[in-house]
Amino acid sequence: MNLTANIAGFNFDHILLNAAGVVCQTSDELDSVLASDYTGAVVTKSATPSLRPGNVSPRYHELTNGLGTINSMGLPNEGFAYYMDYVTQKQTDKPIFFSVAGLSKQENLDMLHKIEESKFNGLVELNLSCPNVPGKPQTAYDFETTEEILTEVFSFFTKPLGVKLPPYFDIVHFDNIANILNKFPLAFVNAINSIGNGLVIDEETDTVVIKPKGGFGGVGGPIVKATALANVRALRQRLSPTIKMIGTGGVTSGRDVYEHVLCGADLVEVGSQLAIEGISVFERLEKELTAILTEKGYNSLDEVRGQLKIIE
Ligand code: RRO
Repeated sequence: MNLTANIAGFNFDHILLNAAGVVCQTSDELDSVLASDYTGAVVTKSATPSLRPGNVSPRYHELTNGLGTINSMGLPNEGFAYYMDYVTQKQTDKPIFFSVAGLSKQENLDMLHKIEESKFNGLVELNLSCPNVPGKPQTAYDFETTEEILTEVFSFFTKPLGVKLPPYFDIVHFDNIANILNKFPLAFVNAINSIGNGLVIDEETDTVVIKPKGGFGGVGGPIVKATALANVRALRQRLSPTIKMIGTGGVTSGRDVYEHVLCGADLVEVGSQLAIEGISVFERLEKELTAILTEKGYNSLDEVRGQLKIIE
């Protein structure tokens, strides 16, 4: 079965990888994603210029009944230099996505200048959608600022770069963000980050389940799948064909991967379910996906990509 994809000249032998933030904060975790025979790439935890411990705990919770997860990690990461060392020194055949999430435009520009000047030869994912830093809004909900940042970035940045977006919930917002993104030579767009600022309450104690921000946090897992698919589909329909799509959100089965591809995803990332199940999730998902493709008589994911049917 051909499960390959290509983004900006990089070949991916498998469609799956981790979602930024999950099993990718330390070099050992990054190594474990790369070492899987069923991943096509790895993405780093979003880096800030300096090391951050993140928010207070408890800051991550798995909902009962497997509905999903809520997190308010608050961008804990080892700092830009740590990931720069990792991504420039790692010997691997798989492409590496270097995720960055500055807390201001200037922090993003400073990190991207350093990447531009470095020998890094992978892809960069600019995270414009972290919902969990107190006092910092999700950048990509501010269309003007998003356009301003990308204008400055592409005034000097020449390496393959994509953006990680928050979920959008209105057709006019799909139109607006796509119009802006189409103005830039983006390598890819990744949809979606967690659904920001959800609230989960513990039944026994009538208490929120995470401590930061009074219990508000980013929601992932099966409960966000419909929103994730809608964002992948809506953006695929609106973005220039030169901009590839990464689908993230609600992937717990091979069928979920298949549906992301139907909506137009070139690669598919696993977040909550990777946190819950561990690295072996990639083997299970790829085998389930292959079984579906075989049963339907396909030889390649290219035959499926974007082929979602609608009711005329
Ligand atoms: O670290 C986090 O709290 C976090 C980030 Br940066 C993000 O982009 N998405 C998320 O759900 N959590």
